[in-house]
Formats: sequence, structure tokens, C-alpha cells
Amino acid sequence: MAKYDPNHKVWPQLLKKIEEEGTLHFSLIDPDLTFQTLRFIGKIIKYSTEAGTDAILVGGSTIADQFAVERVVGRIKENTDVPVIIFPGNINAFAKKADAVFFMSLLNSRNLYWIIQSHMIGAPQLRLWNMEAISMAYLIIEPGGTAGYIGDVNHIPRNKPKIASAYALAAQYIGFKAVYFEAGSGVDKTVPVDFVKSTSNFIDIPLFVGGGINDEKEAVKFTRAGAAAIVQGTYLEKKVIKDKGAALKRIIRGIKAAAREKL
Ligand code: 1GP
Repeated sequence: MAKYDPNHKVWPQLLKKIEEEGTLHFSLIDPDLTFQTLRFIGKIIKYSTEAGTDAILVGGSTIADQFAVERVVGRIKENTDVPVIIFPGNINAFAKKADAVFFMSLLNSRNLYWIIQSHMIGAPQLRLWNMEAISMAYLIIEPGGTAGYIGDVNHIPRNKPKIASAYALAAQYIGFKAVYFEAGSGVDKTVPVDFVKSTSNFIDIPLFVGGGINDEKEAVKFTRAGAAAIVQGTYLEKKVIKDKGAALKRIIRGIKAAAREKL
């Protein structure tokens, strides 16, 4: 039987932090170097780390260049000590220098490739690298953005929180370590807050939420609703360099204060 690998520390550390702090903040970087530079990414990471983010996720739906992902992760590691976790959009999204991978299955895709086939192709490479793989159920809710389009998703309707909760519970029973509710990057409607409220009370594994969360009010709302982590990507790209992370610091402080009230 496979032994627990003591080098795989990212998930135990995140779980401990969730237990202690209630809700975490994850910064998402799209490693697509066709529209941004390594210098730009380095600055975002520096300011996000100073603002108190808990982990850096690296991923996007339209990555073509695996070497770019490796370079981006290298630049990120130069600018932060927080865990760097691949948030893979496909099998070419991995990087050896990352600390872990969210091994995520897009459960409400219509296409088996996104549910398990791409995982079959990628898994042996992760084993070769002795990379920590953290299983995560990925569920996309309307509008879904690019991830929903690329992932050939049967979107969960915005007025059907019970469907989302039922998927999340099924994911827990199958053995996923966490669930991610995604509205799509840069969308104008976040996941409805009642989805997070009802599901976080219905399951026993951490529930992460992302897509369109751009201010403190939204972030605090999801924290109060029971999210174990709030993910922000577009906000960082658009705002964090301009004010050197000052507003992000307030957002993260707001999340942590609201989370403390729940503990
Ligand atoms: C995308 O949920 C994440 O996968 C983050 O979305 O870019 O809108 O913050 P934003």
C-alpha cells in the first residue's frame, strides 16, 4: 500500500490554516505570457504576498506553452514564500517547481476528457516528479466564462443551489479533498451566495469559491456564507500593481476579520 509522503505538506498546512483562520485568500495567476510579462507577474505576487494572501494558484483555460508555465512558476517562487499550487486548465499546465497541484475534475462537464481522461494522461508525470496532488471537485455555475466554454460544461443554473450542494456531497463521498464553485474568470456575476451558504453547511470538506469577486464586500459575503477560501485573479491583474496592494490588504483583512467572527 502507498505510504503517506511526509514531503507532501501543502494540503495538511492549508487544512490547519482553514481550521485556525476560518477562511483563506488565494491569488490566481494566469501563466499565459502572450498578454503579460514575467515582470508584471513578479510584482503582482510581491504585493499579494505582502497583503497577506495564503496561496498562489497558477492556471488558465487557454494555456498553450508549458515552458511558459515553468518560467512563470519560477518567477512566482522568487517573489513569495506562500505555497504555489497549479490550478490546471489542461495537461500542459504543470510545472515541476510548483509545490502542489489541485488535481481537479470538472464534474459537470459533458466531456469525459475534462472529468478523467486528461487526468489519466497527466497523473504518471506528477508521480515522476513526486508532486503533491490535491484532489478537488470543480463545478461551474452559470455564467461560467471561458472555463465553462472550454470545459463543455452543463452549467448549474443560478436558481438551483440544491444541484450544486448535491454535486458537492457526491464529490465528498467519492473522496475529493475539496470542492471549488466557479462562476468563471472575469464574469459579471459571482456564484450566488446562497449556493455557498447551503453547500458549506451540507458538506464536511472545504468549499472554495471564485469568479468575479472584485471587492471587500463580496469577499466578506462569501466568507460569512462559509467559504473556506476566496479566489481572486482578475482583480489582481487590474488593481494590485496600481496601489501596491493597499486595497488587497484591506480585502484580506476583511476576510480574516469576518472569518474570526464565525470561529
Ligand atoms: C477563475 O475563479 C477564478 O478561475 C478567479 O476569477 O479572475 O474573476 O477573479 P476572477
